[in-house]
Amino acid sequence: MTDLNRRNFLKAVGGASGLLLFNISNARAFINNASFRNPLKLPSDRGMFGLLEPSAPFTLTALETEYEILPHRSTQLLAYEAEAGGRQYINPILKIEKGNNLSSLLVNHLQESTTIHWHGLHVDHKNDGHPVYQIQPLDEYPYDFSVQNRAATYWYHTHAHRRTAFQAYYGLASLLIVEDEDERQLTGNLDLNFGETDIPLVIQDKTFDANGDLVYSRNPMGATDGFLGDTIIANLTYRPYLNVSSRIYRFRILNASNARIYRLAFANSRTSMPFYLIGTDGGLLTTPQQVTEAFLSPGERIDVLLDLSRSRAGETVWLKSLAFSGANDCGMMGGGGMMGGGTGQCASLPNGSSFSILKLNVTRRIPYDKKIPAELSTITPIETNDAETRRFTLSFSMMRWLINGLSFDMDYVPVTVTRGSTEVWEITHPLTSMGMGMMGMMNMPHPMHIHGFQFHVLQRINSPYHVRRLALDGNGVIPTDMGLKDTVLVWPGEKVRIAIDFSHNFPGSQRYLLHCHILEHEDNGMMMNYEVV
Ligand SMILES: [Cu+2]
Repeated sequence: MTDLNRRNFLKAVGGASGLLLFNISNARAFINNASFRNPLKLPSDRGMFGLLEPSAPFTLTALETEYEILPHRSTQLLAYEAEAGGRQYINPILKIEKGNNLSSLLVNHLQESTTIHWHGLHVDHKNDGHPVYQIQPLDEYPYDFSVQNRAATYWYHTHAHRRTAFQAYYGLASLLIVEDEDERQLTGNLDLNFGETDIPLVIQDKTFDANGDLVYSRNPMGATDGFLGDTIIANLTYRPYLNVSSRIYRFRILNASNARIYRLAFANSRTSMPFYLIGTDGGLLTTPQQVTEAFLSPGERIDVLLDLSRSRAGETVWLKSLAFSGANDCGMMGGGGMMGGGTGQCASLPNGSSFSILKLNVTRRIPYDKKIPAELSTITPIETNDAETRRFTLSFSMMRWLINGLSFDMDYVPVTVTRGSTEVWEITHPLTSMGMGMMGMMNMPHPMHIHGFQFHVLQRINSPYHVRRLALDGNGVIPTDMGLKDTVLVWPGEKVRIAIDFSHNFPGSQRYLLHCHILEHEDNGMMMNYEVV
């Protein structure tokens, strides 16, 4: 066992390590906005999050590495390393044209099994990263598929059996951007340039120890609440800033956190600023939606435009997460103090806290006259007249989250769907009224993710107030429900109805997954096989 492994292993199992924290957490309550002094890391043509447009098969090696997240400190991570055209990449941002082939060999140089899930992509089950296909240390796995999805910001990450939370927290995740004609038109209309004015933003929460290494305390509460770090980072940058000009910027935002939900908003010194939601998980909306906030749960992406064309030089704009309630209230069972901090509402930075994420410094005025187009793309609604309704109920029992009363069984397939059929899936999260202590833990939202197929959100019923007030119509859907989705946040008390078209052209029956994207919930069995036959 190398030093790294020994250290990580100790952290992974020892809640006590949570007691020795970098003093970020103490300073958090007084976060000094002047401390956003680190330039946001942007994709270049190599290195961390380097942009890789594969024209040939390439290798992704999952390995242990080091990276400077906190200034002047080295953090031990797990990452995907790639080499192409003589350049080295760490967690490359992959960019590929719709219809092209993605061919990548995963080589496992970790000390444990792993697999890659191409989150949001319509691929056959052998390419989907189902844990049944995970590979042992030193083994290899060939992914090879045609990219059938429309343009969008997808991502790829580990899906190791019961180890996804750990491996993703330590770094095994990056973006996969698909391009098509609609996308090129938007980029041309607004004169967007990837990495300059079209900014990928991977938001995560971590906890660091005094050496700058990550702390991941696994304890019983972490399994039920999900791990919450006390330090927010974007593109692996601590307290980042970005210098911008007076023009339109695009942000492709991924919530790659294990369990934290963000309520994103832009604000200048006085007020919140409206922005335009132009895309969700599965790509561009038909028309831009003007909003002032957007919830983003683990696994979800939003694509937004921020119009700074009237901003003055010297102005500062913040990307923030606003406070909200209803995530998970701290009950007597959720004792962060008892457990060393890091879970649920009792964490040092509870879910629903407000904080700044990114500082935008408007440094200069430039001539810019581009306008946000009224139409972005076309989406064909899914016809549900003849659709069968299938019901899923989320519940909590014996310290585990369940779907229809079941915990994940690798070999059991509770749901069988007919190829080519359309179904309405109705996901219900009943409010529970247990004793005071249990209640907070049991009434927490779950981002439900479906492998293999994008879906449409049809209806939200009985949403909590902070969601209901964002509703666009009588069906209760909110702006971030528009377009195509692969992950939908289901709040306590809610019933969410989604439509899925199970057409595919893969040979034979296909086994996929439905699961919660709070990674600790997924690892602890809030996951279910389904098969399309
Ligand atoms: Cu969950």
